[in-house]
Amino acid sequence: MKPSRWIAAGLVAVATAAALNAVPATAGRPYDPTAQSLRALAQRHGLYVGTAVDMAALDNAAEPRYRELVGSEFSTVTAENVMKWESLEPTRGTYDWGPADELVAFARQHHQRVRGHVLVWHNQLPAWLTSGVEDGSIDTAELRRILRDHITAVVRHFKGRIWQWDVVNEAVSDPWDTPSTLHYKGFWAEHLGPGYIADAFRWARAADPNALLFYNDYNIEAFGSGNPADDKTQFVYEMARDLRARGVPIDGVGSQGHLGTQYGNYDTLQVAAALRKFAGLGLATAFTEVDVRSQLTAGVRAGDSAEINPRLQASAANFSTLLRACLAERHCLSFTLWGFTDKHSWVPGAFSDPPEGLATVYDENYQPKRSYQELKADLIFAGPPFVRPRVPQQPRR
Ligand code: 9MR
Repeated sequence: MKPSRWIAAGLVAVATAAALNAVPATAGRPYDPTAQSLRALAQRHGLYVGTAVDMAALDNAAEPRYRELVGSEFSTVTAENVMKWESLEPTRGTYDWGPADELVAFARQHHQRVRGHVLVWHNQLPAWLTSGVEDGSIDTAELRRILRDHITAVVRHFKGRIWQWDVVNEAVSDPWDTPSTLHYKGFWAEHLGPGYIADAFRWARAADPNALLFYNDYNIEAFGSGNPADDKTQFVYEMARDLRARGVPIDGVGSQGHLGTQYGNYDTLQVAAALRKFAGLGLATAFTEVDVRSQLTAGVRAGDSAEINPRLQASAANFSTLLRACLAERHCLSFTLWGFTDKHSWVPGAFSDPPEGLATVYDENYQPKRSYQELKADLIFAGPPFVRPRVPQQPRR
């Protein structure tokens, strides 16, 4: 190597080492990582930390803490509901972009990236669509056109402003469904057949060539038996592999990460292995809807610390498992919580027998819980050689 090359290479090495070891300077005070936000701590790893946003809470002037924390703690946001079909097109042909645009503007102001959620899902569809199919006034050919037009209109509207789109959500059944052999389930598979999945990715790509296109699902945090008949992770893996092999423009797989302390769940190395296997297909990954719920036993509801503490501890361990696995895999681009305060969480509304809750990282009074501190600790204590900055994903053409 010529001397000038050696000097250049040396400078790059020094700069890299400096960047990896650098801690931001604070005037006269020692740097205190525990005083940093999740987003600041994640930035060192090139990782985006996000939350689902409830627009009613964001707009509630009586609850300023919600808005403050969305802006200060997170570097990516997801609309919890307002980008879903029933919200965007409640009446056929009439779009209401208002709340979704508001979130995108908020994100821009706060230098945040947006995960678009969701283009194709069997839930929260407008009544005009489901009843039209039911009464036969919308036939198969028209339904396919409606889906194409919806994807095109929505992706075009937000073009250039969405980092990752959840193009297809929850297309695969669960072992507790009938039949128990895993299969493509729900409204779209029933009416259009599984070919809608590839179509949806192609239509989304045509409408915004720069957004990363994700398949998103739950219970795919780790592989099980390896048999796609009963292992959902394997089923999704084979689906993604087939889509890639056919040149369908899928860029990533989103693992929702809805866990519960009453389940066995996984260890970090199992989850990291699953992320790595998806990366082996050339795909990015992300945790997209992380929360860890607990059963609210009579003891928990009565404030019995012997019942509450183990749940808080188990919850923190589960959050940590997913975050550390993500940190360890360089193609895991973002880690999004499905809400950040127990005050605004979908869990109590969805699980009542027995009641469940305690699913997020701040309590109902916006006090950070042990899980929040553990997420911080994971971000602080991770670094090279095993945790290195993210590898940006290029949209597949
Ligand atoms: O958090 C969302 C809740 O407010 C809605 O009522 C619910 C309707 O099905 O959807 C919730 O979000 C879901 C997400 O869009 C997809 N994955 C599962 C999430 C929790 O149900």
